[in-house]
Amino acid sequence: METEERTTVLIIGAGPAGLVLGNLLAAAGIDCTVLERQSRSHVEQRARAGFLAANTVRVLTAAGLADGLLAHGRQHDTCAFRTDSGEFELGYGALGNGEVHTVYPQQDLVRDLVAEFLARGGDLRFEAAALGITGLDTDRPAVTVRTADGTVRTLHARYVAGCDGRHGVARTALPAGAVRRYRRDHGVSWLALLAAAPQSMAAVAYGVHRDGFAGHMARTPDVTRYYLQCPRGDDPAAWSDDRIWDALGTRLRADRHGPLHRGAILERRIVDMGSDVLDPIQYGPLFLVGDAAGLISPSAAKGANLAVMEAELLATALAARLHGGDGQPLARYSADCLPRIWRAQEFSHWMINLLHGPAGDGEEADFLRALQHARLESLRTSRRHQDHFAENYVGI
Ligand code: RFL
Repeated sequence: METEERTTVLIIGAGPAGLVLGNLLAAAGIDCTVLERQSRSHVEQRARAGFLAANTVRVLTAAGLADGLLAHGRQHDTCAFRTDSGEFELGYGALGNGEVHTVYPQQDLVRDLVAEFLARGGDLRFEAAALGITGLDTDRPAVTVRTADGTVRTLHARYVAGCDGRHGVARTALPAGAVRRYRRDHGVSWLALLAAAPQSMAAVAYGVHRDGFAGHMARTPDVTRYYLQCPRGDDPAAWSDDRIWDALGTRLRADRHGPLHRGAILERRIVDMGSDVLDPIQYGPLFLVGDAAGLISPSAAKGANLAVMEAELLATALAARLHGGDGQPLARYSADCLPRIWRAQEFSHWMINLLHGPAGDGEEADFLRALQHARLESLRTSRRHQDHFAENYVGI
C-alpha cells in the first residue's frame, strides 16, 4: 500500500553533502527530510576521505558542527615527494595562503553530522532507498521511497537535493539532454588500503617510482591510509599483506628514508581514477550536490571538501529563497559552484600527471617520464610554484 507525505526540502543521501545540507537547513528552521538507503552503522563505518580543507573546517565550525573534528582531528601542514633523486618536503602551511589540512576520518565526520542532525530534531531515515524522482518540470517534485519493510511511499517536496553520489537516482532522473556531462577516465587505478599501523612519516608522502605510484596518508594514531597504483582490472585478493608491504617499501624507498610501520591490512579496494562534471548541476527543483554533481579523482583529496562547499552554498540559497523570497542565489547555485569545481578538477588532474609516470619503455614513455621529472623539479625548486601548489592543495 502507498502513502503520501510532504516536506520542504527532500535530501537524498546521508554522506557529507546531504548531512551538511540537512544540518544547515535545520539550523535555518527549514523543514527537511534526509533519505539514506544504507543503515546507520554502514554509513558511520564507511572509510573514505580524511583530509579536510580549511574552508570545510570554517563552514563546519561556523555551523556548530565541528566539535569532533576540532577535538580529535590533527592538523597537517606538510607533504613529501620521494623520487629517484631523493626526497623533498613541502611545508605548505607556510606557503600560499598559509592554510593547513585537518585530518579527520570521513566516517567520524558522518557520525558527528548524523548525531547533530538528530539532536536538532531532524528527520533522517535510514534504509530508505529513493527509487525515482518525478515532477521535475513542476514545482511539486516527488520521490518514491522504499523502506526496509518493503513499504513504498511517495514523498512530495518543494525542492529535492540529490546528494546520492555518482550512481544515485538524482542523476538518472535528469531528462536526456538537459545536462551536459564532461568526463575523463585517467587510465590509472589505485589499490586503496587501510592499515592497522601508525603513520610512518609526517602526514603525507608521495612515492613516484618506475613500478608505479605509492602514497602514504596519516589518518589516526592507529590507522594509516596507503595507495598503490595497480593495473586496471587487478584483483585486490591478489595483493597479500606481504606483497603490499613489499611494494610500499620499494616505491616509498624505505631503504633510503626509513622503514614503514607494518600492520594488518584492514581494507583493500580498487579505485579506478575517473572524474566527471555535470553542467548545470540543477534542473528545475532538483539540485545536485557532492559526488552527484561531479565526481573527482581522489588524487588531491577534494571530493568531500567540494561536497561541503556546495552544501553550504545551496543551504544559504535555499534559506534566502524560503525566508526572504530572494531567489537569485538559488538561480545562481550552479553558476556559482561550477568555477570552483573546475578549479579543483584542474588541480586534481595536474596531480595525476605529477604522480603517475607512463607505463612501459620506449622513446615516448621516456619523454613523458622526463616531463614528469621536470614537473617535480619545478615544484622542488620554484617558490612561486610551491605557493601555487599550496594554494590549490588546501584551497577549494
Ligand atoms: P557519498 O559520501 O557517496 O554519499 C552519498 C550517499 O547517498 C546514499 N544513496 C542513496 N540514499 C537513498 N536512496 C538512494 N537511491 C541512494 N543512492 C545513494 C549512499 O548510500 C551514500 O550514503 O557522497 P557525498 O555526500 O557527495 O560525499 C562525497 C565524498 O564521500 C567523496 O567525494 C570523498 O569520499 C572523496 N574522497 C576524498 N575526499 C576528500 O575531500 N578528501 C579525501 O581525503 C578523500 N579521500 C575519497 C578519498 C574517496 C575515496 N574513494 C573511496 C573513491 C579516498 C578514497 C579512497
